[in-house]
Amino acid sequence: MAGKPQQPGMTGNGDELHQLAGGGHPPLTTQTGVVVSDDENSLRGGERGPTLLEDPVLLEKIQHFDHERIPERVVHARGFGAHGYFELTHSLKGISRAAIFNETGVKTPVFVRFSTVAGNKGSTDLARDVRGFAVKFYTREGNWDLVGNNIPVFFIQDAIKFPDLVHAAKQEPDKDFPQAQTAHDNFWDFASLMPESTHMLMWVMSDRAIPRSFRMMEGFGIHTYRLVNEDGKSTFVKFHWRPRLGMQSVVWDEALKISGADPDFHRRDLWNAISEGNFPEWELGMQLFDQEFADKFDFDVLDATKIIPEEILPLRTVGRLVLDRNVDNFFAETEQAAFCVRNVVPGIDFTNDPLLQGRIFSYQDTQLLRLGGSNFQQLPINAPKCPVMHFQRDGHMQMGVPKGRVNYSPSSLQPDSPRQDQQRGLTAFPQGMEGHKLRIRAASFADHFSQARQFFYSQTEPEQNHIVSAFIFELSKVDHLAVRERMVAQLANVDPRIAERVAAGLGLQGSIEPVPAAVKARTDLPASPALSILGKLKNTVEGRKIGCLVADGVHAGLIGSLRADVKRQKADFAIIAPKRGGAKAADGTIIEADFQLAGGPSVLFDAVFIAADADGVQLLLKEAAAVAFVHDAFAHLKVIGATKEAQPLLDAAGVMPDAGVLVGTNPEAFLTAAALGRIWDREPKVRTVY
Ligand code: HDE
Repeated sequence: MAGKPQQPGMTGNGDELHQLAGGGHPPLTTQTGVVVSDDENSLRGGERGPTLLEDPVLLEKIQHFDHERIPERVVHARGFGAHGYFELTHSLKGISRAAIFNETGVKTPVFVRFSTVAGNKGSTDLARDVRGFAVKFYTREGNWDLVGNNIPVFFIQDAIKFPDLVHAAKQEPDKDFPQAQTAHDNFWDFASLMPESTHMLMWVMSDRAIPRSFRMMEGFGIHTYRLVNEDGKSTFVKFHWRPRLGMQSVVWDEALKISGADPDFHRRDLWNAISEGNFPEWELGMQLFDQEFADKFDFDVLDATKIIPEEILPLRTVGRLVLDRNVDNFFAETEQAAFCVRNVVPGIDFTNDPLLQGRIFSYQDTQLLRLGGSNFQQLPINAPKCPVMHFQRDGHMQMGVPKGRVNYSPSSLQPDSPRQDQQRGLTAFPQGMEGHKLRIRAASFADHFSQARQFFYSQTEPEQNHIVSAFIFELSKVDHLAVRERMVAQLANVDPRIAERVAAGLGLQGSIEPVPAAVKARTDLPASPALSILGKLKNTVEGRKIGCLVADGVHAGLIGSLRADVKRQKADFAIIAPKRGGAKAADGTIIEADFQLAGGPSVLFDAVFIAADADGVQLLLKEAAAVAFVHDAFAHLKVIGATKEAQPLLDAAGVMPDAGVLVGTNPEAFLTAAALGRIWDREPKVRTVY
């Protein structure tokens, strides 16, 4: 029964409202499949009377809503996933018996989730942090989860320290802040007392921790795993993902500002790239070695704070990972994805790395709490795409309907009941064991500084400067002077010069005494150029984003040819104008905008073009956001193209001429400059380098 109109354009049952929104839709139902007659009004006793508790539609809707959230992940809470495939290009026959490493050309479906570690689910993508790089391979022999990060080492050597590390890194427990950052006393108190974290700190203070895009970062399995062949022979392996677009990071001031301008910067980038058919791609490389090779190092290959430099052991390319499909539903897929380190398939096995050993337990355990019971593997995103037959029964949310009377083994009553299979089944590599039960760290794990130093001196000059600046930034947020001093004293173990530079930036007084070190840093390790990001930057605008600032009076032809050139080079193009409706070009056409000036700062783009005529530039000069747009692009070392008439805006923004400032340029010359990336020579002009 329709009541009286209650608000303009809406009758009592909301039919008019729904007609406004468009007709021809299927009927809305409850969870039990009953069609809902009125989704706008709860059942009332009288027109202005109380709501009745007997309303099944209201009760069901509110109750389900009340239960919508599940606990977020204790770490890596903020993440973003996509579907794709892994294709083996080079067989590992004779090295691993896993089908996924033997069948070239076969496309194994995968689900990949990228994440930050410390921030809560609603935090920002551009936090300085390690990125998770978790891959679930739905192989025909069962699921294999390679749960890795974008940095090849870790903070700690033994899983028993993980809760301490994470407690120290996340928000301080009394105040619940700061969010998604390690720039606070607790973290640096812990880090300065944990020399084993030093190598990882170097990586986390590098620009690896502020990637430009998930598509432009590397991934690593970190631990040494084993591959095992048909004869039971084992080969050690370290897994590496290499992005096809090369590597790229943002600069720190840019990261801070992106966090405000677009906290979803990385997710948006991945979603858009996949939607537009620019499928992100990585190569899977492997470092393969045996015990004899491992024994040559004075560090332990079971120690997750160490790498094997690629220059010593090159990567063997094995296959490629392509992400070609966005999720249909974030919660059902990305949030409910349960990666478990213990998910391996025959032919892939663990080593005794004490960090890895703890992880084998932790992931399954955390999923039990997060997903509410032991049947989470049945969720579509987690379910294997091969036959699953076992006698595990019942439990919360059992979604299958097991048939037959036999739910035990051995049994004889049902001819199709599953049986173990010694040939095809998962076997553990029969690693020998010896020794006493002890709580002890092997002496081979004691060198915490040599590779930290090697990492630093493998970087280009701007990258070294950024590491120093990052230490200064983070430690400047630490209120306890003793913690700042202790951390700098720890750095002195890596290299006195690094410690001096950080101390200078912090304004620390007095001399720096290194903390006593178990093993002194080796100074003879050769630089490993493979550790530099800049060395892996590709000279292309592919995958990057060009922002073009316009105002009324702009030359439509210029915009047209710039847009066409950018698209041809597989980059993204966006127009920023004072109004979202766009700008009126000199020929009267409307150049539609993708961003309103205040919502499209230059931090969102890799290179910018200022397309304004003499009148338009006067309009822009009145907008602080336009001046800031150009100023930031310059400060963030970006290539800036501009019409001649735009010069007054460049002057107002303090832009000084250099190789990256192209005034009166054409699209082609601008894009050629933009392909080179940032103008590093400019950096000392805009920032103090300590
Ligand atoms: Fe994790 N880690 N971790 N971790 N980790 C989790 O599992 C843990 C470590 C990594 O996208 C948790 O599902 C322990 C190293 C990624 O869903 C939890 C230790 C590396 C993800 C857990 C480590 C990682 C996680 C939290 C020390 C790089 C996100 C929620 C022994 C190789 C996966 C969850 C996703 C998630 C435990 C150390 C990577 C609690 C105990 C080293 C990418 O189980």
